[in-house]
Amino acid sequence: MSLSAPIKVAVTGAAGNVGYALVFRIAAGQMLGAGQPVHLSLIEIPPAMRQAEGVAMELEDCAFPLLDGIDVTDSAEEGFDGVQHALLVGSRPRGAGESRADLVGSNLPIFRSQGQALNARAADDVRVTVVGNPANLNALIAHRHAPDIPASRVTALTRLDHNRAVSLVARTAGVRPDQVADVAIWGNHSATQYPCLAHATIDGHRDWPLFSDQAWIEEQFIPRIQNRGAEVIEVRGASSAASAAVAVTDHVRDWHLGTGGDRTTSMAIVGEGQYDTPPGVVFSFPVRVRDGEIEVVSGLQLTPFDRRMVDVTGKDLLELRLTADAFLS
Ligand code: NAX
Repeated sequence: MSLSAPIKVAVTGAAGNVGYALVFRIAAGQMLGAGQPVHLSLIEIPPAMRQAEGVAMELEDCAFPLLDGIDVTDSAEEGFDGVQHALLVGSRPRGAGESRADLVGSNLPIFRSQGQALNARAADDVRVTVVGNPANLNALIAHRHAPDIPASRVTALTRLDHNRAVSLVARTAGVRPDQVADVAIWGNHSATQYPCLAHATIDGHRDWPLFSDQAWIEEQFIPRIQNRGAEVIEVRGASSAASAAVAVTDHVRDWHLGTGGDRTTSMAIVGEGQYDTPPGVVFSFPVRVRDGEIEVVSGLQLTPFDRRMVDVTGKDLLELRLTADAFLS
């Protein structure tokens, strides 16, 4: 098989839990395809550099045929030089007793400087995927500081929420996940997100009892998806890492290679007010990807319940943006 030129992929926070689960999948070809060589750029902060070097050693020891090279750096400018896929995983998590404003305040400088570095150094066709929380807001901050990168090339990850929703529907109905379609995550990757089954199908049909069981949807399905991250932390004693890494590879693979056919997924994008959501926030929608372009699924009818749920998460994102604006002004 003849191989194409390597694609440079940068991962920030590469020595962290998600980063460690992610980089091996990328190097194995699970993100960009089995014929696509990759060059990995691992970006960490100085205290984690030795750990990142250890991760690079392990990557070398796998002898991945598709791994063209690895750089390890604590400089975003260096790490993002010529990058085509930037995966922004590292962030400052919320500390005990910290307010939302504290969280915004500690992440703002990180994503401002990473946005600036991407703007200055990334390849013209760069695609940015923000994973580090608060992911939607961090993506917005990076976008605002990268004026030369089109808004359509900046996303935040809601695929883990999407995969969790697909899996819960499949387990409840007793079917395989690939029989479930058109589940959607609307809004913020937070407990206000709206995991929506209003258009979901199993084997192309909606006449499954769970889709009309509004009590199950409202009292069990929605809160379980909204709080699944916390549930994993409680049971595992650590936050989702491997499932997050799978979700990142799913998200980027769909963006890079297309969703295929009529299949839909969920991605948080810089919104333009689709479905009367607040424009200028990074909002998760049901999307398809064709020829590398993300298209929000159009023409969906929202019930009054859907509307309320979408408005709640939109308000959450607007409030976050206002908190960030206060820091930036
Ligand atoms: P860890 O604390 O294990 O790892 C984070 C890594 O990022 C650390 O190695 C740290 O040194 C590095 N880092 C911090 N600031 C950096 C910077 N400015 N530049 C480069 N590296 C930096 O966290 P982990 O469990 O890996 O989670 C990473 C992030 O993903 C967290 O913010 C987490 O909340 C978020 N998540 C988001 C998900 C989503 O669906 N959007 C799901 C998974 C995950 O919880």
